[in-house]
Amino acid sequence: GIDRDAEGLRDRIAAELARTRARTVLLTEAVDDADLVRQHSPLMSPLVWDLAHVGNQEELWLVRDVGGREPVRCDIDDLYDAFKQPRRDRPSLPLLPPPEARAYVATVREKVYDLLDGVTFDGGKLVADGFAFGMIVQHEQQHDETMLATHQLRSGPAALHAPPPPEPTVRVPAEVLVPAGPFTMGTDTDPWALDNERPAHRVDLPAYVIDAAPVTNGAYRAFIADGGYDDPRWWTEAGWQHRRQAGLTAPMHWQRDGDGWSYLRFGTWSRVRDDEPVVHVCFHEAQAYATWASKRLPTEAEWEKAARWDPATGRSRRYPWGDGDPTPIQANLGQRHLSPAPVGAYPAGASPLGVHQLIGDVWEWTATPFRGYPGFAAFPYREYSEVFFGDDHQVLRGGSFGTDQAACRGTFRNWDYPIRRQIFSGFRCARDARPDEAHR
Ligand code: AVJ
Ligand code: FE
Repeated sequence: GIDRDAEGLRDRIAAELARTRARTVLLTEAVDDADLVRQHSPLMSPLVWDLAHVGNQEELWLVRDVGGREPVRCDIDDLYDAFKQPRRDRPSLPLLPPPEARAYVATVREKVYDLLDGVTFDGGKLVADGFAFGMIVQHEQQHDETMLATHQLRSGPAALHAPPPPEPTVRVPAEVLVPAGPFTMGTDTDPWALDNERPAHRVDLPAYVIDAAPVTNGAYRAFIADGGYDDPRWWTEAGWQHRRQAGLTAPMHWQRDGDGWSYLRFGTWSRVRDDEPVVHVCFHEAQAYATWASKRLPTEAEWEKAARWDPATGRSRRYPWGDGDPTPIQANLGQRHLSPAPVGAYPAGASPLGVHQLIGDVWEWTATPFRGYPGFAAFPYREYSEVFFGDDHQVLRGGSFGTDQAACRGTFRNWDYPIRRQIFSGFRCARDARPDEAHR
């Protein structure tokens, strides 16, 4: 019955809110208060800004909009409006000090639990299927990943700890052929899918070949050793200009170490491991590598067909393995581990065609700029995605080890500037199928 369904949804929402807040608390209590107010990079907010911003969005959408309640605080909306305050200016704002920020987010959350008790989920599109709550859970989870990126940029001893990801158990082939034909891209039915994932629409693709795993550190090292960073043939004009101006010579956080390389991860240096997906590369580096390798980046549609299309039924699934939510053996998500996992560590997460590690590990750059799908309608606000449509942002897919499962699925779209690499970004390559391959 309706009431039992509403009860179940309420419980699920409460559990997701609590699970998410536990991660936010961990990320903001791992360092001292002086560290929380410091700006660790001009690219990032002080962690205490993220914390109160998460609470402020929750207040705006759930307490005021869904709940119709009085504001908890109406004097701080501008401070925590991401559009009004550029990141580099945020440390000089009169932000709530850490104890006040913690008290603020706790007060907002109490009011949300209170109003959740009385919500019936039939008061219109914003609350149907608990969408507004799902949006706020995903928003906080996205900021938790942003805060993890800030942790990676801070200096000093390690503050976060997690067990290493699993070791490989299978050998993964180099490439997989995806046969020509249509598939359904995007969704109309996933209740917490965001506006930019909608509507579902058919896309017909010619046969293509996609890497069965993300490009590894070992493969990327061969590009470096072959002089890839010094050869403008592999780079686009914009990419080459950025490579020169920014002085790029290797992924972010890498340093030469004797005849090899080391990388810095959350305060600890170690030797680069060759069988892991490369991470902290920008779109331009990914594009240059792909050209060097006589390949290209997959389009967003190619990525999604590889991740969702089921050759047995022709249906698009939520994930490479099916419709069920990710389990710990299917994908390296949720900050359970603080690095990408070596290739071959997640055979249970492979697609029916044998494409591995599409979900989790590293966000994957695609060749596609961020745009609305045909029939796109902004919901519930233009500033979530529509204002970012155009040629300035490239789409990334699949989520990273820092992404929570609530903010990751086969349809989920992330985007960023092509020069960004403080995010947990890697890539895989693709190419057109040759005629002899396409007709097998
Ligand atoms: C979808 C990750 C690009 O972090 O800018 C957070 C998510 N939107 N607050 C971002 C988001 C509003 C967004 N990304
Ligand atoms: Fe935000």
